Amino acid sequence: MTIPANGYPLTAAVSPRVQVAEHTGSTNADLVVAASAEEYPHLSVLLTTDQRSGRGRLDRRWETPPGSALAVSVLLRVGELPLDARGWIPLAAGWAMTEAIRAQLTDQDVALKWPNDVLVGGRKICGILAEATLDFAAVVVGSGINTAMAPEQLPVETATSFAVEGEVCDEDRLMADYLVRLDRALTALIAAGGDAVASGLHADVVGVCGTLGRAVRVSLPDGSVLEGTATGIDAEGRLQVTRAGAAEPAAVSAGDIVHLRF
Ligand code: BT5
Repeated sequence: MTIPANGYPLTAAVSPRVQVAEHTGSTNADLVVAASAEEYPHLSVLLTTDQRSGRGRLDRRWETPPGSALAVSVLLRVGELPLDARGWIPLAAGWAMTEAIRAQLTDQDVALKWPNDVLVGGRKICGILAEATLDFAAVVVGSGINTAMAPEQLPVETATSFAVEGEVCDEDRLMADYLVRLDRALTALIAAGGDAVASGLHADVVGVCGTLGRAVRVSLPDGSVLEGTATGIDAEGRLQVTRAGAAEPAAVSAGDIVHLRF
């Protein structure tokens, strides 16, 4: 079920279509299916504060008790973006969300954990999942932001929320700030022919990325583990990890990162 978007005027000023579900299983799953059947414009938004079967990456679960978090999925029509630059979409979303959260948590240490978790004081306040629509014509980027989540509601020890940080999240402002930045970053990336260094996105992501300079352990998709220091992000958006004693970094395009020291 959807209800009017009049509770989110700033978001509605940025997005051509804002749908609010009272509750749903997964806003990403819903928007992936809906946008494949119907013409949803670029920057369409589906959101809820009661998501009951939230999806994480690799079939993991995103857990948020009703009313404790915002789940927001955005439809991106980025057909003009070269295929080999699509890996920058989740990074752009992570950067945009980091900046949007920073605008409200001004006294805290808010940083991006590569590729797209937002951490506050090293604990996760937001996770992001990008998925293609069924016809591969568009991308759905879903963000889960822990807003009113009380300490006893945190699903894992490594999580935090606006409430735990002692703040009330202005959800409408958060989404509007996020959408404006995300759209601007992707528009610039398309204008630069997919070159993230030329568009400035590479520098933006590097500027907020708290993973850089840290000792990290990376669990790679093939089951192997890589340990080293995160030394950079390359022009393709891959994390560069340099093993102790190695001259050249290894480039990681997908994997789970653990920050080993804070
Ligand atoms: C993510 O996966 O962080 C992506 C989460 C995306 C959620 C949004 S909500 C809107 C849209 N609709 C959906 O169905 N999904 C998207 P990943 O990096 O795999 O992290 C998942 C892991 O984070 C879990 O295995 C837990 O360890 C932890 N986790 C689960 N719920 C959490 C929460 N609320 N806050 C912090 N950490 C959490």
